[in-house]
Amino acid sequence: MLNINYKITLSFISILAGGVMLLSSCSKKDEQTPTDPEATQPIRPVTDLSKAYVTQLFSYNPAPGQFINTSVGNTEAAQSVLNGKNGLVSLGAFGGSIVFGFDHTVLNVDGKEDIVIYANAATGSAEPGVVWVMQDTNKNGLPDDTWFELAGSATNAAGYVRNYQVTYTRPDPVTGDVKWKGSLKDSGLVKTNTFHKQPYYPEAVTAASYTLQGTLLPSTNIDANNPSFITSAPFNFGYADSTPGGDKVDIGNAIDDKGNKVKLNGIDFIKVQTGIQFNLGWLGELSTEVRGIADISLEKL
Ligand SMILES: [Ca+2]
Ligand SMILES: [Ca+2]
Ligand SMILES: [Ca+2]
Ligand SMILES: [Ca+2]
Repeated sequence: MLNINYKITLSFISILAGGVMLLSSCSKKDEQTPTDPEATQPIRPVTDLSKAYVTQLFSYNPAPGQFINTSVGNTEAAQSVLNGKNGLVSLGAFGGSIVFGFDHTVLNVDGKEDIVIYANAATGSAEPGVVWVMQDTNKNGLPDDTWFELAGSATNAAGYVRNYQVTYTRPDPVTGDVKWKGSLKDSGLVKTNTFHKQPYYPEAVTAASYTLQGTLLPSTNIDANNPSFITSAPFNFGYADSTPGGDKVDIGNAIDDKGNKVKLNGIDFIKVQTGIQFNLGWLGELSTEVRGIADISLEKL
């Protein structure tokens, strides 16, 4: 008995040794291969352990809104989006944003959408969020590199403005309407409603005013002809919180800050930003929500 066990153990060790030899011969071969520029991407390859959904929250920087400082507009809400598609966070009015990371580099599959963003859009209630992506170019695991907007069907349409800025001022009393001033010399109010009585100005913002910047999308799909029920139709493609069931976006649509196309082999970080400044009457301000974000190639439905 003992003898048989001994033999099995010995042959197991020799299999292991063979494996180690195979590995070492592989790495020797790799050392001899000249550096292939394509091999530098993706930065973090997909493994058997890679997760489909975003795994890291880097920042939550909301604009004022009716859900801010509630259970769907605080840090816990932002974290609820991680690792699945049943969380819920509101980004508030124009410019509110959230930044997540994947545990691997999401590859840009040619000619196909790569990422799906789940939100809470119903028919006639699109609240388009602009989607941005980033590669971890300096490989430090942090989103401190360059953001690229994913162009959608509203890019360059009348009313589309890159680098639009809005400054929000804390009201006095703090539960009042929130004044905003835009960089197009425009201004308005994030109006309070009777359904949500808490302060709309983010409690995490200690300054008396703060400025958010992003891409402004046209308000042309909003129908305010019936003031008692304002509807918002989705754009054809490219924006979060627009389509019931989720919105798919293509890394192949990345553009730089001048609007030029950029070829990205893959991305590590994603940002969603409320794209429209609009008061929807009793429905409150237009504010993008997010429930979950996934790498389509890894998602098992
Ligand atoms: Ca693609
Ligand atoms: Ca980085
Ligand atoms: Ca909303
Ligand atoms: Ca929504």
